[in-house]
Amino acid sequence: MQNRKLYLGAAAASVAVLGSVALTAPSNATTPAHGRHHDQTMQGRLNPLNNSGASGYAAVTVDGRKLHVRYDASRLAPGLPHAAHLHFDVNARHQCPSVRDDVNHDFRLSTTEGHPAYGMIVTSLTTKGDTSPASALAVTRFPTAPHGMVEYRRTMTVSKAVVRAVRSGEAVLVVHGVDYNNNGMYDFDSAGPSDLDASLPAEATDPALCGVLR
Ligand SMILES: [Cu+2]
Repeated sequence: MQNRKLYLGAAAASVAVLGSVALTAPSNATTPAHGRHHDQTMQGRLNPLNNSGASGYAAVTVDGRKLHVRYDASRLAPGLPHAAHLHFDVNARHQCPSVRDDVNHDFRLSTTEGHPAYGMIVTSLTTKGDTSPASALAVTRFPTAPHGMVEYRRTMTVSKAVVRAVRSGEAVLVVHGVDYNNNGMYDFDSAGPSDLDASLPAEATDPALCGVLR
């Protein structure tokens, strides 16, 4: 046992706790007892794209390499899978796209047309399993928005690059899936094939909600 004198003007119970912290910490430590991880929560309102009529709110808490992701959305196309991702690129504008990003003037913003604004997919907000960009269109592992509502909660481990992107306030959360002709399914009638995967309708992948996490 170290014969180390600690000045502690606290109650006896706290003395024991603080004492053990002080004895295990390096002698030159200036870190507070709360630990070295500084949790940081980034958040943003989710605004509609493509006249989806949806709305929502997102918050991501960074805890080391872990992200605690939550978003609530309403008035999404009900009963259909909604792919959702964190997007980022160092060269992106770190914004949600506007009508000026509709480069082919078809009055829709495709996912690709949004890339200059929000960047590429860096994390897939699936309900289970893999969360990498490889699961970007894993349609069976995304929320299906019963009654148009999604309450997403998941903790995932990500790369340091993704942690940096989120901490910098430059990551953008995008929820996809717009039923343009309101027929209760994603089909090719209103908008043709997806720019991401021609075997999928554009309705399944066009962005419906977007929010920058600041
Ligand atoms: Cu996305």
